[in-house]
Amino acid sequence: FLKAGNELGLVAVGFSGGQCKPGVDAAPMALIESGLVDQLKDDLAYNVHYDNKVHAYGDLIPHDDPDHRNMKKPKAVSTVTKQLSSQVYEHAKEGRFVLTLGGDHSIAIGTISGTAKAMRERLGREMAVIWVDAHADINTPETSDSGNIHGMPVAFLTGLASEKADAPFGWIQDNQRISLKKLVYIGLRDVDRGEKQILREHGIKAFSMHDVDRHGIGKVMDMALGWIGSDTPIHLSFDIDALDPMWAPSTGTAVRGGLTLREGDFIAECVHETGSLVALDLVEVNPSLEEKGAADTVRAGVSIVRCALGDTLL
Ligand code: 6HN
Ligand code: MN
Ligand code: MN
Ligand code: MN
Repeated sequence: FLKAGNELGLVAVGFSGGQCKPGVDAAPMALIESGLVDQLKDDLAYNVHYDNKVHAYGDLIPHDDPDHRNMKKPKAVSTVTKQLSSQVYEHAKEGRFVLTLGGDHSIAIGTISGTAKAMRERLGREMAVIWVDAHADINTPETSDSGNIHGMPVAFLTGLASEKADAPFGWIQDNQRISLKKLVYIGLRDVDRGEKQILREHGIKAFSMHDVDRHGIGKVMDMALGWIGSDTPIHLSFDIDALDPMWAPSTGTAVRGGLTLREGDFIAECVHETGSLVALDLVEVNPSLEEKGAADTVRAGVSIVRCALGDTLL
């Protein structure tokens, strides 16, 4: 019901303002230089719509950007994600698969709001989100210890956090939000106390590393996709720190005890197999950290993208 051929919109987002470490803005270029776009065209036969630009949104980023409700760089993140939201929406409403290369995870405020709106308009359906991450990224400005907005995107996207129209993130409309019932986490292992309370209170579906260990990734994927149900468009938001630092060390908030590279690829393969995947974010690759691990991390990112876009082992 979703198939619109092999049309793919690529958005490269060189933005790092949702957290404090420089370097994550260089990820799109590193991923593209390692041959990702050519592989999508040549190996996987996608017709790639790409403006050949890594967007840094420099002209949109205000000089004066004081903390607001404990959020760091609220205006910058709000303006960038608002702009990104319409870029992603434009691709999605044409029926293109939308691949966004980040950037830190705050950019998901832009990508998911864009696809959620397009899916409502195009298919009359509420979209599901699979969030693969060591972290839940569901802090509200008030529960966050760090004030970094990359730890808050899910709160803004689900309406747990909201703002008046003229304040940062006040641009997010109801038709750009997703339901807490249609959100599934995989890979969690570093969830803040306030976030745990939110997950429990709202009965949010979450498969932690404990669940992966107990059931195996195959069963976890059956349960995750079963929860979402068929005929539901899926947006996969993949934080590279879901993988164990053994496979993806170059990321800003690495946490040990994570997914293997194969488990990450398997998640992407399973979501592709549903035929319902409409968008993918790959975020938090930071090639400037861990000099020696940067190439491995980029390679892991490329592998996840390829699997989500239909590459098979045989
Ligand atoms: N990410 N829970 C921590 C915070 O600062 O709110 C870490 C967030 C990490 C965010 O990895 O996308
Ligand atoms: Mn994240
Ligand atoms: Mn994370
Ligand atoms: Mn923590």
